[in-house]
Amino acid sequence: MARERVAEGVKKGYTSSQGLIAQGRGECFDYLIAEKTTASAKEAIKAASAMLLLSKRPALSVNGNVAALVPEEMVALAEELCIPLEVNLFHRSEERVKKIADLLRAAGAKKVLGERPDATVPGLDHARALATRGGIYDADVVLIPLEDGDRCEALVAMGKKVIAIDLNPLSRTAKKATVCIVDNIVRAVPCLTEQIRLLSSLPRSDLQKIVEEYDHKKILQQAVQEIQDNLSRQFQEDLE
Ligand code: PTJ
Repeated sequence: MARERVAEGVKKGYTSSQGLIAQGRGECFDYLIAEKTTASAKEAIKAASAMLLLSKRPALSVNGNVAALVPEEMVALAEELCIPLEVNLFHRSEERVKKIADLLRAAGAKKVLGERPDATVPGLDHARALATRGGIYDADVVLIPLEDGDRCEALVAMGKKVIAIDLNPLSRTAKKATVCIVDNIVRAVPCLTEQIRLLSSLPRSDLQKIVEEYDHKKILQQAVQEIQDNLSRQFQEDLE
C-alpha cells in the first residue's frame, strides 16, 4: 500500500521519481527490522517528543515522500504542537512545492510554509538551501523525515537540534542527526504524536531529564544490533 501511495504521488506530480528509489531502499530496511517499531525506535521517539515539547521554535519538514505516505498524520502532529508544516524539497520545483502544500491543506493543515522561502541554509546549493523564516530557518528543533545527509548536516551546523526519521541506521542522516528514529514513517509519526500527547503533562525538568539521558550513539548501535538479531532469528526459523 505504501509503495502504491508513493507511485501515485509520482503520477500526480508531488513525489519525485527519485522518491521511488528512496521507497525501495526504505522497504528493504523495514524488512530487516521485521516491519515493527523496535525498542530503540521507541526510545528515540520518546526523546524526540521531549525535545519537541521543550523547543521554543520547532519546525516540521515535509517532502514528496512524506506527503505521499503520511499527509494526515503530519497534519495531526502539527496540530498537536500548534505549529505549521513546511514544504522543503531536495529536488525542488515550484510546481511540486505548490502541489504538496495544496495536498496538506486538503488534509486539514491550517498553515503551510515553504511556498515563499525567504532565507537560505548556509553550505547548500541555492535550490536545496531554501527555507522560511518563522519555520525551518530559525527553528531550534527540526523534524526531517527521509532527509538527505548534506541537508541534515547543514541544519546541525546551524546549531539546531535535528530529529531524523530514517529506516537506514547506517545513513549519514541517521549518524549526523541529534536523534534518529529508525522506523517507517507510517508507524513513527502516529507514535510520535501519541507520545507528545502523553508527555505534554510532564514538568519541563522531567522532559529535560529524558533529553539529557538520551544517548544517540548508543541507540543507533542498538538499532543495528536489532537488525542483526532479527536476521539471525529469521534465518534460523526459516531453516527449521
Ligand atoms: O521530495 P524531495 O525532492 O525532497 O525528495 C525526497 C527524497 C526522499 C527522494 C530525497 O530526500 C532523497 O533522495 O532521500 P534519500 O537520500 O534517498 O534518503 C531517504 C532515506 O529515507 C533513505 O535512507 C531510506 O532508507 C529512508 N526511507 C525511505 N522510505 C522510508 C524511509 N525512512 C522511513 N520511512 C520510510 N517509509
